[in-house]
Amino acid sequence: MPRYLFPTPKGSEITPREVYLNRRHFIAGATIAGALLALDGSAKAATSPTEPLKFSQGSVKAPSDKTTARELATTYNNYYEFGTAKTEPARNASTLKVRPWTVEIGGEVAKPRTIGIEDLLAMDLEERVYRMRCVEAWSMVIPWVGMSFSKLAALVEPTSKAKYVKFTSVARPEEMPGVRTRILDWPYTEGLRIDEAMHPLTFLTLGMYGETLPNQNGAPVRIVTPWKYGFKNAKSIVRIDFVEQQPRTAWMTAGANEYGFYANVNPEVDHPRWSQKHERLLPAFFASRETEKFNGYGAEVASLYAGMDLAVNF
Ligand SMILES: Nc1nc2c(c(=O)[nH]1)N[C@H]1C(S)=C(S)[C@@H](COP(=O)(O)O)O[C@H]1N2
Ligand SMILES: [Mo]
Repeated sequence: MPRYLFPTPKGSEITPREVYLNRRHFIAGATIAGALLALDGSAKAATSPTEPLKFSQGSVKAPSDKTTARELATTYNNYYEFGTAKTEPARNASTLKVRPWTVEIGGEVAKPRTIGIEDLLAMDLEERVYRMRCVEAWSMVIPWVGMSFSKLAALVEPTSKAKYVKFTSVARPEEMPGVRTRILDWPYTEGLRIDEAMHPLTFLTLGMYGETLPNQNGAPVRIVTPWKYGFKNAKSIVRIDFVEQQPRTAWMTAGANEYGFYANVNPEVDHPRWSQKHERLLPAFFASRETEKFNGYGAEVASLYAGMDLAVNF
């Protein structure tokens, strides 16, 4: 396995090894310190410009833990098109041109269409605070703004052949330094089974913290599935295809034995190189929080996986 793929150490060892043995993770630790400084007003805010959004309050119950500071959620990111270090997306992503922007929707649909970002922003938006969990065993609580993906799907009328949905992120080497490297097989692609995609929790996300998405968080439009590991949540989406076969995703291509198609948050199924039993709820320094199955959304989504062996379909 190449070294660049999420080199997260095991369980309770997580913090000491990150801080003392691995420079990249040392920088990540420094980012957390930086975010704490930002709360004092002494560190600079994230670079990408954002605009306020109009939205209503969604009915999904917010997690019991308090919302992550915006400064942290916008400076500690995974967005490999802009570099693999957590600080790089906030520093590099302002070069991405997010206007004009269109999303092409096609495949097994009765009404394929290209939809502009302004049309998406003009739809009824709501705010939902979701618990988010990265496969690397850190987590955040983020107030997203958007709409159920099913509302977008209704516009194109998926046919009975649509068994999966494939999401494709933008890949512009001129604007994205990571795309000039071969860290992943670009463009970044992800996928969901159709019933997962149509589940009301699956969120077509246009904003966070009441404003449009900063580039480093996936402007202008991304997907968010809160019961799955963060890598399912493709950023800066330009294509959505309804397809008959399970799509091959960028992370499966990078390491199918480590990053499965389902990627449901599950403390009982460890990553081959580290435990998933606990997590670091940022900015906490230690992995002291017990990971919840389906990231705490089991009451809503467990029935999607009835009869499936989640250790096999990980
Ligand atoms: N296009 C693209 N989407 C992506 C990624 C990426 O590298 N490229 N990283 C994923 C991972 S691993 C995580 S944890 C989340 C992070 O989202 P956030 O930075 O908004 O917290 O984005 C996901 N979506
Ligand atoms: Mo992640």
